[in-house]
Amino acid sequence: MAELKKSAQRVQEALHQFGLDLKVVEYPASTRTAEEAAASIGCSVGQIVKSLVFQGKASLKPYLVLVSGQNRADEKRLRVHAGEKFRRADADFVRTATGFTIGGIPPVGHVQPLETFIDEDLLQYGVVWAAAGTDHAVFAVTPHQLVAITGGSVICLKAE
Ligand code: 5CA
Repeated sequence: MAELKKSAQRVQEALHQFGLDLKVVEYPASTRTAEEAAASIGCSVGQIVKSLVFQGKASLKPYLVLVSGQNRADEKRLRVHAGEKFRRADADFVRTATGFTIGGIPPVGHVQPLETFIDEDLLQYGVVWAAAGTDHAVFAVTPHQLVAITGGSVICLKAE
């Protein structure tokens, strides 16, 4: 197989460290958005893990929110779980906080540990797909492995 792009390779190395057989796959077609990723992979949009970065309004700290591709993260719900208000991080903050660029933000392998929340809707699937560093790279993972490798808290993110 061809060599992975540098950012995708960093994610693959991070995945290896968990001792699980998780493999980064690069697609010729774009996986930049949940819809594009689902079309390239041939899975449902709900099986795509969106990795969204928020910033605490008081602490200014980054939070990673892993959301099923068909859902939106409800900021009021997040606030209850994190104990502070949030804003959506801008592209520069996302890059500094994670070491990756929007469209390829992975759930692991960041430049610093990130407090992580996981959409409970992801747990209904046998396998889900997350971005792996670039807008053409993803990896398949079971929802339980995703919880284990991110150390994230599973929460209900849906707006009422
Ligand atoms: N590779 C795909 C599927 S795995 C992916 O990364 N999808 S994503 O949803 O996790 O990443 C794109 C998300 O980044 C968008 O849903 C959007 O919420 C966010 N985003 C896009 N542009 C910006 C921006 N300028 N500032 C902050 N967030 C942005």
